[in-house]
Amino acid sequence: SSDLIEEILNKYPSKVAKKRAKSLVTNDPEIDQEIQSNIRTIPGIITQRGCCYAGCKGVILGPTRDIINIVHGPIGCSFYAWLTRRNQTDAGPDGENYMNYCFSTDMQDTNIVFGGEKKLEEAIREAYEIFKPHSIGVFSTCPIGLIGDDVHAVSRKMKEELDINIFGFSCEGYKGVSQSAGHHIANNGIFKHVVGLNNTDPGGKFKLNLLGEYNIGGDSFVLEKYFEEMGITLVSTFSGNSTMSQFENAHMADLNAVMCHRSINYIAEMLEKKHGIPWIKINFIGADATAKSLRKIAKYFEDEELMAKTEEIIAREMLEVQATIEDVKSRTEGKLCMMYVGGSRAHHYQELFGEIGMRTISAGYEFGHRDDYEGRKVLDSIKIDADSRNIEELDIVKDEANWRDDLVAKKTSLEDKGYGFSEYEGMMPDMEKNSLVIDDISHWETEKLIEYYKPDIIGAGIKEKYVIQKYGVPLKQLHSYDYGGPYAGFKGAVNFYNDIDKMVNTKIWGLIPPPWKNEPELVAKMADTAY
Ligand code: CFM
Ligand code: HCA
Repeated sequence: SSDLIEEILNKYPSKVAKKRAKSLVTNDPEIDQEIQSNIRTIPGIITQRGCCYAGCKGVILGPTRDIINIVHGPIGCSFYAWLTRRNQTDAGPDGENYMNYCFSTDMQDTNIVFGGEKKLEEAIREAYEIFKPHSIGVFSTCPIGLIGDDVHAVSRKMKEELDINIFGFSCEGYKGVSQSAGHHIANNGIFKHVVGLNNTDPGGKFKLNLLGEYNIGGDSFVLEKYFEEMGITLVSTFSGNSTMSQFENAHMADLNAVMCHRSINYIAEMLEKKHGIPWIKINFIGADATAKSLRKIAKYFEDEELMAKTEEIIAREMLEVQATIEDVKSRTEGKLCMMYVGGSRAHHYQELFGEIGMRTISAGYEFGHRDDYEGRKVLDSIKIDADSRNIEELDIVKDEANWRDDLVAKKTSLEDKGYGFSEYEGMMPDMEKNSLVIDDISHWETEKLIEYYKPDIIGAGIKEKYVIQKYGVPLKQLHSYDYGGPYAGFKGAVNFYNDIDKMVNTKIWGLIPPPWKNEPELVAKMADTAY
């Protein structure tokens, strides 16, 4: 793939090429390799990234149903984030659920000139009067930071006046280099304003928080059933199918299981620092990964009955998994896939493709950090730049009244027996030698990769979908599942094998040559002085 990298870089102006070169790595799982990530996208490059506001409001707080999320800003930011992420929820017939609404202060020119705090106050009051929600969150879009509206002061004032939990986020779109900054800001906000508000024991013998699972296409529903059968109390999920009361109670759990490391590692770390609750990395994408993760959770609780029940579930579910693999594998074996997704799916879905004999020849994150690629062992060597310094690190201290000495002791004793905590090895060690790892892939790079590898399928998002299909390659949306799924757990794996079998074996995308293939309308040349 070094020829391919050279060909890609050759097209760029020299300074751009030099910079991009550090984000394209020919993988060697045997050695430690560094990949440049979590830095600004070079202006002019067509990136797939989103903004800080998207990561905060859309990703982390979006899936929680009993909070009214008011977007402070012009209407577009709210409108274009209205029900675009496929996070499902189950509020029951009478439950509180505001997820299908779109709340905005709809700022106008005059508010930009004279300030929008009054308008925000009125919006909060109006939302409260109509819905009487459990909580209200306020999300700042770009102009808010530029004109200096203080969403935190307004939130404090309204919290006092209305006597419900109200808090703001300074998650202006430009606050970071991608959605990732918004995750961190959201984690901080929930931890500061919500986690720990309720000390009631959630009950049950085994108490678990599931972190970084967002119930896309109903994934959480599948997992919740396994936990219920195992007799595990799911105290909270951050944030698929969740409520604010779950978050208030999250510090009462015995273990944090982290699914998407990128978006939620901050809460896991803070819960351990403040309350002594340990965390483990798990993955419910892939049947083997699911079995491994359920076993790891069961092992933590050191209970014979729980471990036996876990094995029973795995054995039962694996029957359908194996039968489906047997059915589809003759048609999927040896096919090639490439994946470019946000910050963890490009890693997790490789297992699922692997189970039906497909190879991932190239993968990358939109906004993962070096630890998501290379493993947490590189955390101390990550350089802090102006953009990362911009995001607050909370100063967390031990909560003596709610501190779990028993869990700290449990962690030490299990560690002595070889049980791993707080570990994530990252994506690169799991990928095959000479596969191509690319951070923040550009449109141009995607096109070159298609020509070179001729993959059988690409897993990415809506921005890539139609261009890639016009190249004759099927695209599976790994964000929304193309309205299919669920894909988590054993049931999800079966769904995925079947869907992929159909997609890689249809000839439909090769039948219609796109018009621009014969007659390109626009031909442009990039100048070396442009950057
Ligand atoms: Fe985590 Fe996610 Fe992802 Fe993500 Fe996202 Fe998402 Fe994603 Mo879209 S939290 S990093 S910010 S697994 S919304 S549910 S699919 S890009 S790979
Ligand atoms: C986001 C949300 C997104 C977008 C998906 C896509 C999602 O990043 O703001 O580009 O197809 O999963 O909905 O990642």
